[in-house]
Amino acid sequence: MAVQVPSRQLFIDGEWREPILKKRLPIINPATEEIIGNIPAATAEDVELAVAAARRALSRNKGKDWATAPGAVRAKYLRAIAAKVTERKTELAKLEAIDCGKPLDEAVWDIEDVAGCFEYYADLAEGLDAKQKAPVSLPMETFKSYVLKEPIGVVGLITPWNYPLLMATWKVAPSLAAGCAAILKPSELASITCLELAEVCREVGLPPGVLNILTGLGPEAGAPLASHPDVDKIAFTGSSATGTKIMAAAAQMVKPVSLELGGKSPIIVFEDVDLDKAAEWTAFGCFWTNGQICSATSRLIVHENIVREFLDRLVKWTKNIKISDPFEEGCRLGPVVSGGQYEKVSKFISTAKSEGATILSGGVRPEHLKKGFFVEPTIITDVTTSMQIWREEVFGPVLCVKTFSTEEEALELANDTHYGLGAAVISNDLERCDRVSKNLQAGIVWVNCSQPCFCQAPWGGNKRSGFGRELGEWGLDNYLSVKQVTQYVSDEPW
Ligand code: TXE
Repeated sequence: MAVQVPSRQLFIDGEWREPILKKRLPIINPATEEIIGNIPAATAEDVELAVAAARRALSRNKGKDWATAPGAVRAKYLRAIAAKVTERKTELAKLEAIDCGKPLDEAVWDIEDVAGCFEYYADLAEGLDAKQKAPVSLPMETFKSYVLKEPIGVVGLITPWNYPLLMATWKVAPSLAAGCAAILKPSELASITCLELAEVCREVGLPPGVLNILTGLGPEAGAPLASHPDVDKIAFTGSSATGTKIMAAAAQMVKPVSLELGGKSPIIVFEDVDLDKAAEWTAFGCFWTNGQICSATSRLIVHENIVREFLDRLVKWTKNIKISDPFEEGCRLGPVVSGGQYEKVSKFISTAKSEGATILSGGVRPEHLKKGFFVEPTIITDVTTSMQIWREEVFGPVLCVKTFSTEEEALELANDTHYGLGAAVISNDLERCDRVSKNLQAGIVWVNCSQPCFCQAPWGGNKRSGFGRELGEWGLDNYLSVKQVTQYVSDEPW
């Protein structure tokens, strides 16, 4: 299907600007390996301009700037963005699909979620004013105290390629709702829709500098943003390795960060389940978006009494997944995002084999697809807890399997990871589900499902999966600082 990729520049201070060094990067369609366009590549010089523009947006017309405008004013812009995104839904979904390889249907759902998230934070922006001056109860009457919630200031938002526009929205919508001015740095592997967000902001007349969008490479555009002294906070989603660098850079200036990093999330399947339903959720939880989800439940921990039959059904499910170009009717699995990611996933599979694991299903490129970065959904058994495939994030359609006999053993296996993002438990015994949920070391637990996500509920991880919570009210709090105002109460005049 022909998709016209617009040629864009960087978005700084409400205008398109050519990168100062005039560099551009190719866009590669992962389904065909063809170059389909290019994006501007920002460097430190462009970051300077964007940070200055964001700062101006917060100090323009004292009293009338973005930060101090009533929440209802900011909400109006967020709703206008949501409406434009909805208007351009099909086109944006096609651009997303061709850029990162996700099936077109899924890309449409992502864009709907983008619009929903802007709407949601518009509501929260409106509600923010009424929450100001919340009184604090003090133990003595000679003092009274209240709390102001104020925007943190200029924020740097660095995002990944698996849900390009949606992950950007999870940061842009709450930061703008809070009254911050932002600089968004999307992933160089999938930036097209984020540049289209810039066009949407231009069309709705978002005040200049409130949102700046800099595409480009991590070390060239992301690093100078993370270490910029005039950026007040960094919110990051991506790999643990890059998250560590960002945290180290921010530490030099005691700059707050929120980090949403990788995962190796477990799914525990007890023996009292409907095998077909459990197999469907297990396949969905790991192979959805090609396993390129930070919370993919990629470690299956299944009761030993049902393992044989369960794996039979699971293999059957995965064989029914249609792997094709994202634009083909009925496509459920597209290519992984890039040649680099394809190599990485293939290496994980070959290392698992060489360490003694068994590739039960998949593990190779589908025969009918000669071009593109396609990997079959892969199920790996005979895994030990010391194997790389059990311990490290693959970020590809690869599920590894272990069995258990008792609930304690299942929990021990599930928590046997440095990560702590998601976890799922499947059982008919809801009391057991509650108990297990409480004992799982993860920021998100799914019961009798895996991966559903709502912008009202908190999202984020524990352990090396990062800290801070996105979405819901927690997502707004990420971009607000809390100020205590305490007054000495006296009848004496001052
Ligand atoms: O991630 P990076 P990559 C994991 C996943 C994947 C691996 C590598 O395992 O295979 O990471 O993917 C920017 N300073 N996840 O290389 O590097 C970069 O330009 C500042 C998990 O794409 O973390 C991009 O915008 N920024 C994950 C963003 O960081 C830098 C989603 C993420 O890229 C930078 C994606 C630097 N020094 C990958 N270097 C999840 N948790 O969802 C890079 N960047």
